[in-house]
Amino acid sequence: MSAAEKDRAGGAPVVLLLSGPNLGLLGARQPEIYGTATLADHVARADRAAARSGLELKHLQSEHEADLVAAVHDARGTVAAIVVNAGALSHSSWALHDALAAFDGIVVELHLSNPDAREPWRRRSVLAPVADGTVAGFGGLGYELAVEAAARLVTDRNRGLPGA
Ligand code: CA2
Repeated sequence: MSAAEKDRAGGAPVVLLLSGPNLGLLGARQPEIYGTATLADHVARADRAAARSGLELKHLQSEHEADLVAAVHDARGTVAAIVVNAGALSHSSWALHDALAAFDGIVVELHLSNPDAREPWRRRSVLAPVADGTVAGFGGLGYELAVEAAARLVTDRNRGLPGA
């Protein structure tokens, strides 16, 4: 059953939040860059935003690129949107790029910090070309904004609105 069919059948559309390497360290190290909230705090915030938007949130964090790629494969046909903070893999993972390119739903790239204001190597995201859009630089608020943007795009796409 496709994500759109599941929606029509009455189940809440699913948004999959993917968290890449080192994001489990949030809150414990480098608070001047990433804040003091833990990944669990951010996931809880995303979960509340999803519930408000009528979505069901699922979350996976992994240190391993292959796990994230496999999760994107598994999401095909069952997940309406992916919100992805791939950590440093955002700047290097063509495997994740290709997996997301083959995903049939909405993709929102997410960063706590603003990579454009940091080291030059962080200024290129290899995921941005296959994302519908990017939320960056808003700290934990970004988790809400990214889920809300994904929900709006899912709704528009299911209604067949232009630009969706
Ligand atoms: O700003 C973001 O959300 C990033 O995706 C975070 C990544 C970084 O590589 C990206 O350029 C931007 C880093 C993930 C978290 O790494 C930590 C390392 C030490 C302590 C806490 C977090």
